[in-house]
Amino acid sequence: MNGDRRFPEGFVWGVATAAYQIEGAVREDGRGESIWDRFSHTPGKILNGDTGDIACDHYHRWETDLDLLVELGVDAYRFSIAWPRILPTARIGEVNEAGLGFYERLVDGLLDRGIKPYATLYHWDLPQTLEDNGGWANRETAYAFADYAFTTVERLGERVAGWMTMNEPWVVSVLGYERGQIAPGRTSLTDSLAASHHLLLAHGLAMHAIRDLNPDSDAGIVLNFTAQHARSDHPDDVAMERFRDGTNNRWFIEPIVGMGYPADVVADLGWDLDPVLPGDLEIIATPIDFLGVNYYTREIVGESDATPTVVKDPKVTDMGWEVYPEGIYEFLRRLHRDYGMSKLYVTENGAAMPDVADAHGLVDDPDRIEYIRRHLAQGLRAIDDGVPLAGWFVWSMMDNFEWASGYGKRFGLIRVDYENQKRTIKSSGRWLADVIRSNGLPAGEQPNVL
Ligand code: IFM
Repeated sequence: MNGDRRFPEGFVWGVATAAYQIEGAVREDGRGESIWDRFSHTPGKILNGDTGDIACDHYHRWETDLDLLVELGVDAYRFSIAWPRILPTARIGEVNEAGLGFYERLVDGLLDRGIKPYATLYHWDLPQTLEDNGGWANRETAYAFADYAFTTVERLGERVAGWMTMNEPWVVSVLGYERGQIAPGRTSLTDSLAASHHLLLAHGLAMHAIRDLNPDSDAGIVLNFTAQHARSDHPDDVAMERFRDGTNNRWFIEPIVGMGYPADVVADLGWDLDPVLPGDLEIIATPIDFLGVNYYTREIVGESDATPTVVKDPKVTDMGWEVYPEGIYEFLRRLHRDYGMSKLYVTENGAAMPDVADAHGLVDDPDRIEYIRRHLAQGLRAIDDGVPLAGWFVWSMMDNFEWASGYGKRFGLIRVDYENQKRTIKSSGRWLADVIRSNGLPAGEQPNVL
């Protein structure tokens, strides 16, 4: 016994990306305009005026990018499919064969290399035509999504190992429709609440499409969870924790497991539930095979003048996000215990760090290694406590377009030099390859060494 700790046999090791963040080629092969094309080209929306027009040029470099996945040693790759490549104007039947062809080649390329494809159907690039018609605040968008899901799964279904309907509906509805920080940049609470419901409805309809086409496929949804801790035990701070946990963490999972929207949050928001039609909650509660968990940080909430009992760790990532690994353990346990999740994947976890390349372009990124290591240790701790954690996808395979932050924030295990598109595996990528090879954390990197 050398003290090493192993993940369970068959644990799925992967890395993740999303279409708009890496593909580029936004006007090629019949791709339609997405809300991110429109938003990123609107002055003042993205740091430094960056856009995803070229991004990592993955659309042209996908084969060599897949070779890099082999070097990372992953079992699985989580990518997203760009809806406007498949249905450029989102009109039923107007399928763009070239778009489907790209993803067919990508999926086949993964399979040829022995890597399991995990595909996300919606990672934020809504066809602009749908936004022009009200976007996710319009119920019709959910039906359009079901059609897109059917078209895509019909073509790729048997070759894809796992389907993820939506990525982070909280981000889409709150940051996109209430706070205006990401596309489409709207600022209406009413629209945001309607959007959150239609995103869930779309998820439920897509689950039906996937089940009808491939009854045996592994399918679920990806939600983001952010720990919310009251800064003190003052009742106002505690009330704020309850509310923020409700909007951030309970709002989506509870309808999915058949509990409906959390009544306390509905009351706090004064929501009239108007968009919720009879039968919707049953569709939303269609059983999922797994829940994808995206976890990065926690927020310390409350504005009382009581002396703080919880303080932010000074260790933050380049996003200013506190490094709080215990949070991932808290959520994994809670999702299993309180919501009965019988299979969980960590579908995103990783850190933006101000990486500096040396004269040869090499990047030594010990802070990223430390971040991932500490979170993996918490994953092992959850497994020890009986949580059915089946896999882990690090965000992200390579540096990419970090939405409103543009290219300034680097989350990659692989460095991308945007001047010439050169890729270099960082020390974190090499370290992860070792972890994957041994399916575990070496002695000294164990859960009790946090
Ligand atoms: O880059 C994003 C990703 O697209 C969704 N989850 C969070 C990541 C880091 O901000």
